[in-house]
Amino acid sequence: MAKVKQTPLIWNKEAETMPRGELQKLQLQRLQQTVDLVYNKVPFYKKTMDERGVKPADIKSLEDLSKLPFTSKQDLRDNYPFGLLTVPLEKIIRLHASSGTTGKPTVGPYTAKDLDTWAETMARVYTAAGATAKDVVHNGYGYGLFTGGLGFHLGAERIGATIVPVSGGLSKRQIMLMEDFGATVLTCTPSYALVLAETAAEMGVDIQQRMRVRVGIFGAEPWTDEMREEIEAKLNVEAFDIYGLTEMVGPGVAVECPYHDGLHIAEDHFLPEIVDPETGELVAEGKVGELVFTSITKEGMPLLRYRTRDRVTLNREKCACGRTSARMSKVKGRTDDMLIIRGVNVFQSSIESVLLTVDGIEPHYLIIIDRPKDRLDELEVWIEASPDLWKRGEYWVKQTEQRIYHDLNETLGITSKVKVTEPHSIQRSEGKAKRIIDRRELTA
Ligand code: DLL
Repeated sequence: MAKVKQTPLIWNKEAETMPRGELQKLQLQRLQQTVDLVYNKVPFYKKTMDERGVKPADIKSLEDLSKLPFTSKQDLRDNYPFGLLTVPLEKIIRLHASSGTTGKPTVGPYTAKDLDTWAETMARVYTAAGATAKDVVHNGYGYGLFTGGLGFHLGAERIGATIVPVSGGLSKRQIMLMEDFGATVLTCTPSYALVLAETAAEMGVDIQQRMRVRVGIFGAEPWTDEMREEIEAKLNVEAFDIYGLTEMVGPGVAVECPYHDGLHIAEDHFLPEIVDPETGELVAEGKVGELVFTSITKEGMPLLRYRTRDRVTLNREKCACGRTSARMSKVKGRTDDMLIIRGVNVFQSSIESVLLTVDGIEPHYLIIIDRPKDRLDELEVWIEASPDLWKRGEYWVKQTEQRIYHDLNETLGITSKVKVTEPHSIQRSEGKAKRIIDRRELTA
């Protein structure tokens, strides 16, 4: 059995450790209710279900889920802002939204019951990471339309922890407050966690000596295990990956336990499937595919088979922590963010894994793809030198570039241009980091 650094705690034993047979019964009953609800209340679902020739009464088992139509991001856009609500707007007491790369945002409407469910799933998240009422939570996720800040806020209140609602930005002040208020739990994006570590170092604050922080709950963007090691070492925390999306509830859909062997999905609320992104067919257990969710307890805007575009694997074996819920792997990339460079499929995560195993560099990088006129695609990777490497001079910087060039070539199977840049030359992010610049879209 894997070693754990802390005794696993569980917020809702009944729900989280329910035998799978019972859980499936509960899921089916909730699925049937949801299908009935959306068929009768949402014209879009009546239409798409009628087109597929499926009626609510046809959902007799969990396998029948695949008879139901998918919901895509485009469907949300077509029904923007309130076309998929099952209740009148007056029953909605909170609206969140996430901005996509193009067009209108995705809306996250909550009834009072939906907010209650969110608090419950976030309480499970904190508890899985070992946080209790005794903790001081420094919440560096952005407050506002983004679900991160207020989602983590709600869950901390539910477990009775002391919440410090700092939001993102003003990093020096954040370091001061973490020290002064004795933060024990840090919540923010993994890229902002690195910014905070860097800021502390610049201020000469020795985190190990002066801070009490022991747990970090990081998510909202992809990050690799190599990034986890960096963060854990620099911030002296045990890092937990948390996953979620506005379309389901925000953060709180899935989280790691102290075994760090996948993220436990709150399966009594969100029903997962893994499909082939091309065909939409279910893939075999354990195979990588696109994660699809059906929200089975949502009141305001339940969605059937929502295509997340996140690529993961699913594991339904019971975990050593006692939870019986399915676990998803760390997100391996997005189906739509897969870069095809000179015909080769390239994922940001593969590049990050290579970069972060090289000595003398810092975990701040940019991936730039260009298509010079009438020429093949070019992949360029910029990564920052550590102050030490930079001080050692040009020869060593060039050696490091060569090493990265080789390793990238071996892993990706394509050549790239590598530039090791001066410390602090790559822009830092307070929220979700943007690490890919695809110039081909601009010139196409
Ligand atoms: O990012 C909700 C959230 C807030 C999750 C705080 C965790 C912590 P959206 O802005 O709607 O919601 O973005 C959802 O972000 O489909 C994934 O592509 C990505 N994402 C979220 N969590 C992770 C993670 C919030 N742990 C989209 N690893 C999702 C990788 C993640 N990607």
